[in-house]
Amino acid sequence: MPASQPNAIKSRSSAADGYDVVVVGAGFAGMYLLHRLRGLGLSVRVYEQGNGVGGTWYWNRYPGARCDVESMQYSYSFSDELQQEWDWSERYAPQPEILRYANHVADRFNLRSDIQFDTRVDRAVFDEGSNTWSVTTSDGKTVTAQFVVLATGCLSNARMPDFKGLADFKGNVYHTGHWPHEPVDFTGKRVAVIGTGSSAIQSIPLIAEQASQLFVFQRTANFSVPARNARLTAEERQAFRDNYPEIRRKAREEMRNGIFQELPEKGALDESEEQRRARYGARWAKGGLTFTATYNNIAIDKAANDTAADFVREKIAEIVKDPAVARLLQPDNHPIGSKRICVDTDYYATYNRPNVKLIDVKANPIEQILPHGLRAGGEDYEFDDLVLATGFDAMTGSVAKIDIEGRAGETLNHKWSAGPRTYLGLMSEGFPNLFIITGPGSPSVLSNMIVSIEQHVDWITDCIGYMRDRDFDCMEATKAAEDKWVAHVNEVAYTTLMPQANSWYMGANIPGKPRIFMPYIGGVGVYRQICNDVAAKDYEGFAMTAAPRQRVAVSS
Ligand code: N01
Repeated sequence: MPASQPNAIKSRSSAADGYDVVVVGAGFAGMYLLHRLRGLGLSVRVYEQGNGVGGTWYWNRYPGARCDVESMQYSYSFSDELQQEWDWSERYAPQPEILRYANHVADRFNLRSDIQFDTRVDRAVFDEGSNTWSVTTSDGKTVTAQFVVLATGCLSNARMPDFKGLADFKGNVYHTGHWPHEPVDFTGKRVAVIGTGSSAIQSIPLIAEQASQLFVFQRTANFSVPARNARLTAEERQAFRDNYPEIRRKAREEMRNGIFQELPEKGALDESEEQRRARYGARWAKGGLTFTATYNNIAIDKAANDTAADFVREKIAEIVKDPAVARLLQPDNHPIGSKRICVDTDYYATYNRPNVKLIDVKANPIEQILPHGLRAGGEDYEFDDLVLATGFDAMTGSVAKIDIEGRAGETLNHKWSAGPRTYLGLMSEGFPNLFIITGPGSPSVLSNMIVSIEQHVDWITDCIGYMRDRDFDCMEATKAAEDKWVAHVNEVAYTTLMPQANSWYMGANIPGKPRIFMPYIGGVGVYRQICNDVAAKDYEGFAMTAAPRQRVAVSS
């Protein structure tokens, strides 16, 4: 649980003239960015809509929430003291511990004084005369800043489904992405969970232990592999600490997803059936996300992918006693890994409990929520509480909630109406001095988020420093560079099996959202090199200009 936080700070004296940088969001990206920008001596204001730091780990407090990237790697690397001193307790840290870590970082680097909590950024308008942004917040104030950085997170706009009758439900309704701060006790209750993505797969086993009856409404079965979570020993922690420089370097440069791991040398079809089973079996026994890295062609070759998918389907059939339930849980409509693979503790075994019932809402769609349950396929299910594990408007959802107006009154939402367009995921043409961290068009959600966050923050900080050194006031992606990058992101995506799934990567979970594979799948190492090369060539593909700087006072 978070330490108590001050709601607001007094502005620095420079605030009367406007800020150098406004940052939206105090999650892992916003916090590190604040730290780096302060290092440049800039005035920075961070706005955070929650009452504390931590972003996704502040909001997602559902039972069983924990990271599926190992703790020793899902942590900042920018401060050796920090990575040497923080003791992660488990292989996969639970959400309260990650939130404690976020609060520890905020305290250790004295970040809170420049973060204004409980404040949403509603609007940002670019002024072409002064090359500054006017930023309006939910407290009714407008401030100016030369740069705005959207550190808004990729999975932060929880999606409430528009079920008929939802407002009339008499019990409690929870969304996993907006879980209450006080403990929720399901003991003795009849509970329904809608959705079977990562959030559901983590929470279902724990809810099942408390509830008298649990209904799980599944539309699409997902692939999940065991986490094999365990307490970390002092020796395991020390092994990482002793080798952190090399582990972090490899994660950044050599691993596509920013997670240090053993890389496969062979393709799945290069080995016999027996060898494959042994290798998949070993990865399954070890647990974790790296299951899909058993072979080097699982993401690109359907026949290879099928071998991994079949292995997991067989495991499901072994674990789940009722063959009909097992069949329902076996994913059959997408290649493994083309939707984010889930990592669980006892998920499939939970369906052997007498108090858990799986309902197929693809065959029998949810018709409406009733005051005391729901109706699906003509059948009524009665329950006391409803858990919506229905996901997020990913990658673009939190950006779209802000009314952003760039050059000539063009809005970002209008520009992105056919899908997000960025250069390197960092900027969008027509919206000068506006950076996005881990935005669409960057590796982002396909990677260890902290690796990608640190890379973006470092790049943006260096870029602003470069501009300041040369008296540039305005930076903007060129249309040509953006068009080329968008085409490249798309082209690389289609060399893989990823676009074959109706995933949130494709925007497929949001009715009406354009189907574009949003993240860049070229890998964090390749991407980092591209970004470094662009910077080394004086920010090739970006136009930088100098203009007399005017500042506008803060108004209320
Ligand atoms: O959301 P999701 P999530 N009727 O979109 C179903 C990260 N994460 O919160 O697939 C019925 O994956 C929907 O069904 P379908 C991770 O990157 C990480 O679980 O659209 N069902 C799906 O089953 C993850 O991928 C961690 O057919 C409806 C589910 O709801 C991402 O966050 C933990 C429906 C939504 O699944 C999102 O995960 C948690 C409807 N109308 C999350 N609407 C870790 O680090 C939606 N669904 C471990």
